[in-house]
Amino acid sequence: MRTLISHFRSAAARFAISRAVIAAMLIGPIIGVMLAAASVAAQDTANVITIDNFTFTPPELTVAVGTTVKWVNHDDIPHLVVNKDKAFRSKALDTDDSYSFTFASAGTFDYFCGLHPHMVGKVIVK
Ligand SMILES: [Cu+2]
Repeated sequence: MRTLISHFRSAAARFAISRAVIAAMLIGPIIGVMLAAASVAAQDTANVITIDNFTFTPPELTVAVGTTVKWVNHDDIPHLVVNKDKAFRSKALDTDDSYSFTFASAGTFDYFCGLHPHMVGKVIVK
């Protein structure tokens, strides 16, 4: 009977250890995913232009050639992003819609809202 109990105890100990190993195996990748998500989020905010209260923020953004810039409309009315020289033009962006454009060449890209032309911004690509 005593051997049966000790056998049971060692089995319980092995189970506890294997649970710790499994937990460690699970936590490792989760932390990795969280770090990756954090770095993606940091990259995202770096090249995002928000539209709030009829204003592009930042009004002027400087990026490297090859950068994708994303506009996000936070207003509860639609806005468009239209380049003065027709390099890019979004569809009407409803609330929380976004538009992305990748700048393949250097230059200064003035843009405005197709519905509210007094809303202007500028992307400088170097
Ligand atoms: Cu607008």
